[in-house]
Amino acid sequence: MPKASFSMTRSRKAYEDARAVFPGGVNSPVRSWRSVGLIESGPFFVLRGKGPYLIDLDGNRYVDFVGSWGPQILGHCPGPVVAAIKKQAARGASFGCPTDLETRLARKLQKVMPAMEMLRFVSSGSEATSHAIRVARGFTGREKILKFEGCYHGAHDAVLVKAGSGAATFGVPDSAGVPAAVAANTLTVPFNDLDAVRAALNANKQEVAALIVEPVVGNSGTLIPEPGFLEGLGLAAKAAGALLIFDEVMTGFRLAPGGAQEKYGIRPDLVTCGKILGGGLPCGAYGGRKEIMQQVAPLGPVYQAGTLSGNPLAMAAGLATLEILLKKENYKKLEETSAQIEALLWEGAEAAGKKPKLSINRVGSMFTVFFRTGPVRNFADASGSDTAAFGRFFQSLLRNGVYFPPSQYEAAFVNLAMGPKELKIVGKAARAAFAEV
Ligand code: KE4
Repeated sequence: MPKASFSMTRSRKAYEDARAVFPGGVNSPVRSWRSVGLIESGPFFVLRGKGPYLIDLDGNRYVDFVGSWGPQILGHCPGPVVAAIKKQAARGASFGCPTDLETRLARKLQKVMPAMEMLRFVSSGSEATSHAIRVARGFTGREKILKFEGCYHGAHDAVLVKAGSGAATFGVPDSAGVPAAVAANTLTVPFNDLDAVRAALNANKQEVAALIVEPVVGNSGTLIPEPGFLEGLGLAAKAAGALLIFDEVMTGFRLAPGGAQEKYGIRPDLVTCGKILGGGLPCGAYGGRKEIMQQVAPLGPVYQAGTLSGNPLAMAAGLATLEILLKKENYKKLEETSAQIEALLWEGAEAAGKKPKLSINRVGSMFTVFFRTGPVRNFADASGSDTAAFGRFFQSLLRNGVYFPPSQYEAAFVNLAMGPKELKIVGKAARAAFAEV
């Protein structure tokens, strides 16, 4: 049963204040909780994080399955990361000059993602994909790109076409304000459909600069690549003279030290990273084959720049995070904890007689609960699930101390700080939530 003391009075007041200054009271749409039916009451406002928990302004504690949308894979406030940020802050937050912190983090990145023969740091995943697409266009001399319905690669025009995450949540897959001329250069096909990929490439011979894909999709909810799909993408791209971009902003360092590239044994032409890379501070990166990256200014004709690119605080946080994270035993622990959580969800659903109308897509420590009979192979399947039930599920979990992503089109994330105590909370909350949906 929900805690008797569960109240969000202080968050509600903070939300009222925030609505006066931010569109929807938030600085990123999916944080508004509109897609899980909490339009008037709004989201909680966080006071602090602590290990596997978030604590809100009213003192409510939640097992955190969002983890800042991926970055907090160690849990909140990991000691060595906090210490590294403090130490660097005392030396200076930003210089706009090179530091060897950048080179050190880049070397760590290349060790697990050898496809990134040369790379550039930026300050977000959106920047990373935006510049990777520009480099692909500059290198190939072609203008079109191919993406997958429901995949989200950041909030920039070229990819806000049939996008996922918040764009899908708000039912505006083609965002207002994206010029038709830009959208016309973005081809979209269903995930897991190689025939559609080949058909699109054939219909646009010599015109497609790159295919960009979330190798495991998180922004339609979790979608799992079917055997041969990712390999097939690489072959199709090569045959078409197009580049393959793996958008590993979410999957990088999460599915394995080397992300999906390592897990599925694929070497893309370009890779984008973000989230975990900065250990919770603003950071992204794009990189790939040296001959492609040598097109980037000041070496080549493709321009890209950024005041805070390679920011020392973000570099320090990223170095400290990867120093702890990139050990095989951590991925074993993440898999074990995630499998236990999935089992608890199935048990809760079984107890409430909800198993037949439930699908759970999970890869390692990212997963999504869909209220529909499976399989959920692509965005069309995902958008056919009972999103109202998902909203009720979210709200029940919340009242019982578990914070799931506030949208059907997001992935839930397990972190290394979760243990037996949190599993107990999740088991109890899941039983209550499935009984209520
Ligand atoms: P950012 O610009 O938000 O750092 O990264 C954009 C991005 C690029 N590629 C992938 C695969 C991503 O998942 C993202 C960002 N993810 C969303 C949530 N799924 C960020 C949360 C938000 O938009 O508030």
